[in-house]
Amino acid sequence: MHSVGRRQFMRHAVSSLGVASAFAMPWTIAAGTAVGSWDETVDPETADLIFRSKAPRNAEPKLGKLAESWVTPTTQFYIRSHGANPQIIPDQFRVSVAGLVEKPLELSVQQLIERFPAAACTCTVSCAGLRRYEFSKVKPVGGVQWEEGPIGNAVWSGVRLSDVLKSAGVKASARHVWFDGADEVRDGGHSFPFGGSVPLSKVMEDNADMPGVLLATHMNGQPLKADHGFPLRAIVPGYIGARSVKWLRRIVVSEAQSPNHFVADAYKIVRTGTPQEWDEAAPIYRYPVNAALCSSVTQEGRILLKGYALPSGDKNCSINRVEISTDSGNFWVEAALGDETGDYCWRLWSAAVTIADAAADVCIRATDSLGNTMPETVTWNPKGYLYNAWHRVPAKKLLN
Ligand SMILES: Nc1nc2c(c(=O)[nH]1)N[C@H]1C(S)=C(S)[C@@H](COP(=O)(O)O)O[C@H]1N2
Ligand SMILES: [Mo]
Repeated sequence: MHSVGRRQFMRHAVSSLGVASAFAMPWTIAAGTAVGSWDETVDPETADLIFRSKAPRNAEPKLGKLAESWVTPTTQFYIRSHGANPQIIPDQFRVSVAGLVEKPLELSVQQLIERFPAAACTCTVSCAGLRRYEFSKVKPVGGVQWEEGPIGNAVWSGVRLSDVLKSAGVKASARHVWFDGADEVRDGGHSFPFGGSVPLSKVMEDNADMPGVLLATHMNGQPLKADHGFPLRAIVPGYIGARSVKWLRRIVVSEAQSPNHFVADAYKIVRTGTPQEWDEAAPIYRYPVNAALCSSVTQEGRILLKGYALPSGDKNCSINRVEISTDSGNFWVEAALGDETGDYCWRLWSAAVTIADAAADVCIRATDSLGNTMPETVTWNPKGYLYNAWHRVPAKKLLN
């Protein structure tokens, strides 16, 4: 993790206090949530995942399992947490809505469900560190060495954040909405909640079957699992997973982006990492087009390849084309695309190919309906975010 320098910590501390006093809303308001201690007991249902670390819990599915179904079973869905799971007392859990609103709210999950229309969406959540280990082959980067697995497509249900904000009455000067989790992340000797931020315009960009932002209570038809943010999380379709804050207990409407470390400092693309570069860089919101080869089986002399392709996280954008090259990127053939598709969702693909014994690399690249295509290479960045170069797999791995 990018360490919180003193300068950055002060900024965080000062801003948090500023908010608390300005709105008379201390962020300890949700009395039913306490900071969790490290608990390395893994939910047995997630035992099939590859654990990159247990405290905090960071796990991705085995690649061969990932593209088996368009909706990722919860047991195969990656887990990415920066701190321990908070200890939640469901009866006491409240989410607060404060800041630039006419009427601050404090609601239990039950009240959210009763007061606002039910809403649901299917969308893909993808970590900014997806495929980070590829950067480390060039020059080591810190952080979880994610392979192609920290991504999954799920059915999320709950209520629209826009409905909640409308009932709180958003003031005219509002531009951004902050999220804080009930967890405590320890870094550089300090503890603070994991936080996110989204522009208000994104929150309000609802259509009938796609909320701008969903306040999700359920994942794949079941109450959220502890690892995925029980009892409430934000789901921000099209944005890097870090904006979909789990264990969501505080929502603040503001003129500015959240001062939380994970918005103000981390989750930015910089080249060398000077303090000025960090300050100048914008937070990452949308994820870029991406794809991976997940499995291969030999079938009647040919090799059947399967994988996923993710369109860039833009509005009205879908996967148009997935191409395979069995000669390291000279000649490309098109893969067949799965029938299931949707806004902000990945698309599965398959292709039956022959691979010459002397072949070097098999390459995969995807192109979306806005014309974004995966580049052959990407520039290294010190935090290892947003790797989306062609997925290159040594042919030898697929031949036997
Ligand atoms: N409160 C909280 N929310 C969080 C995080 C966290 O550490 N704490 N991690 C974020 C990151 S980086 C990702 S990629 C997604 C992962 O969601 P999942 O664990 O349900 O797959 O949650 C996001 N929300
Ligand atoms: Mo992430």
